[in-house]
Amino acid sequence: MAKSDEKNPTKKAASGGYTAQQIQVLEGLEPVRKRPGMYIGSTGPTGLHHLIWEVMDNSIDEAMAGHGKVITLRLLPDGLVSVEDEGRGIPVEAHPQFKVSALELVLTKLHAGGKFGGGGYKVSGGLHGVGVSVVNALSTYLRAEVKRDGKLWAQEYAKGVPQGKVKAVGTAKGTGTTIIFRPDAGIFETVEFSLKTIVDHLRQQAYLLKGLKLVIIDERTEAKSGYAFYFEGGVASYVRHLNHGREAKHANVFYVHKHDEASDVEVEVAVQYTEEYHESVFCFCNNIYNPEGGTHLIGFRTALTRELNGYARNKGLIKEKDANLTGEDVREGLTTVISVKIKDPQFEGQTKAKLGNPEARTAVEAVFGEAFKIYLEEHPRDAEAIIGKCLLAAQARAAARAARETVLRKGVLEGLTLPGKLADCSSKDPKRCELFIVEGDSAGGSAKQGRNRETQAILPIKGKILNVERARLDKMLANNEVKSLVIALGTSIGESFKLDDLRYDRVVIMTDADVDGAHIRTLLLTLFYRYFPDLVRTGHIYIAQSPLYRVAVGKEFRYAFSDDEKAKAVEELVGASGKKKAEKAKAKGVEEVEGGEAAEAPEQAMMVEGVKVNIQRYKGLGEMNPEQLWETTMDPATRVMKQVTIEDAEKADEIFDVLMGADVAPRKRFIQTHAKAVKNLDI
Ligand code: 0RA
Repeated sequence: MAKSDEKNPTKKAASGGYTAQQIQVLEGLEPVRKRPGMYIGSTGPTGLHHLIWEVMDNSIDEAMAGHGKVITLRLLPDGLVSVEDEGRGIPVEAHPQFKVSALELVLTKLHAGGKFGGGGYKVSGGLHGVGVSVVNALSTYLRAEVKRDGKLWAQEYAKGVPQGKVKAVGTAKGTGTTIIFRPDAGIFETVEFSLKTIVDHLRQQAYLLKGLKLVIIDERTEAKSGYAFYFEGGVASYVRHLNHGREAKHANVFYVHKHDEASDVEVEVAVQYTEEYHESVFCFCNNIYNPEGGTHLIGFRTALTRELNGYARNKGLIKEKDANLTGEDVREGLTTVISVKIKDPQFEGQTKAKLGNPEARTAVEAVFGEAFKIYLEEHPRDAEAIIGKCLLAAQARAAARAARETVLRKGVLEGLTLPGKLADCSSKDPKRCELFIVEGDSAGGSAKQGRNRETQAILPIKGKILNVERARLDKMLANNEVKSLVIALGTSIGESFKLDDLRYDRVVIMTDADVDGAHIRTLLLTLFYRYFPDLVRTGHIYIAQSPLYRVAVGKEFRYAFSDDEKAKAVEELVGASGKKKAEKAKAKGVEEVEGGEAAEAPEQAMMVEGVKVNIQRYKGLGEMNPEQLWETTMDPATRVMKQVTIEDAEKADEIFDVLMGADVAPRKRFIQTHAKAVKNLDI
């Protein structure tokens, strides 16, 4: 679309005058207002923030080309945002071909910006890279100010339409551009900017823009607040930040920054090993995050494995007869940031999740490999610590394999001995079978009595199973709760996982509706996510939803899954009962009566409009009797279960990291704020 738009004005310019030109240019922005989602992805909060990234990208491009060191973003009252840079200033003189100010072209023509940049490549990364004209089209007001040639130039727009020509409005020292705009509330679902979103994004950008200072000033309220991000170390600072709170294996963060001549790719890589077990890797191309990696990551991994094996063999740390360290061995506990700058980036998938350029692989492999080899030679103590860690990982992996084989062999030898705690179902047709993983013995007892024995199996597990994020396969398999689960599932684990051997079509996590239950549920989800991702992906994992209350009036009762539902149930039952005895005394108001009939769960009786309502609150599954558990939670005809999906793998990973990572504070905060919502946790 952009390409053909670019051709048309040229023809018109030759035949028509300024006016024809202007009409052409204005038509150029019309599709943006008609279908904003096509240009900025969405009209929700994400799209709204893209407007800021888009404007900043132009300033960042200027700065990366060597013009300006500071970019200042201001959130102003009345929904205005301003982005100020110290670049050369958008040219204001008439463009020779279009006979209209270059500034106006940049602001009214899709993709006009790049035409004037000349040389260099756009390195910054708005997700859509559509240009500031899109921002103009989607703003009720936009003002561009340019400092150039000792003058301050300005022009204003409304919904992309110029409200006058570019005029000199004063004098100015230096050069630079300021774009002030107000997003159109008629287009966006919300026009409220989130300071947190902005601060997080700009901090990450600043790591990738070595030496550039990004300033944020929130002037929306009397009490202004400000942030400034400047990282001299580039992605090495990023790695240090990521490893904050983790124990580093070596003090020096490895860092290389080089332009690879052969492939014309700029490569920046930083790595540091920690005591952790899992790998943290962040890949960027042209400052765009690639959550699924791509060619740059492949090049990095190839070189890392090769250089570490080369060094270890050379120094006799691995003997001739020993096997090489594997990719998995050398990645354990490794924190990596890879950033490449490429002229013509090719991404796979709409969200630019994965880089596809083959030259990125060769460039990263060459630049990182060469520098890492030298680093290992020059830092023998770091090198030894790293290799030691890799060798331990290799041993652990061998031990895990042996443990797994033992577990499996035992199972086979003893005729697939199912764990004693498992109350299996009688049907052997996996399609019809369900496994309920139930927390605690008392709930397990109720579930065993209440179930359909033919199709429903119950596996009670005790308390908190392992924190799987930090544990490893061999340790996990030594854990009885996990071992029971693995054997019950029948699929095995790790490399020998076989989906076809799954013994139950539905695996249901059934835990209490309290904070502890939420924690155990998350631990189980983490286990499935990390070690049985295919079970999640193929939709075999479910979360049971058990009611919080039983509301009864006389013999009528309702189960309620939330406080709202409880209120509704009370209203309904009292209403129904009220009709029956309409002539009875009209006692008004609500009167609480402590006690009530003896029940497993605390029961409260109260009078509502003269009707006695019994409300039983279930704190745990164990408080429900077998019949109640069956009819509310387990009966396929009436129950509500939540199917666990990996819709957004990245998001899921984030939640798991928050809940399971080394850092305790964010986990505590998450659990506190989501203790209720976690019931519907959608990984
Ligand atoms: C076109 C040409 C030149 C600079 C720019 C655009 C430019 C655009 C933006 C947008 C925000 N800040 C910006 N700064 C510069 C080069 C001008 C020259 O050669 O002097």
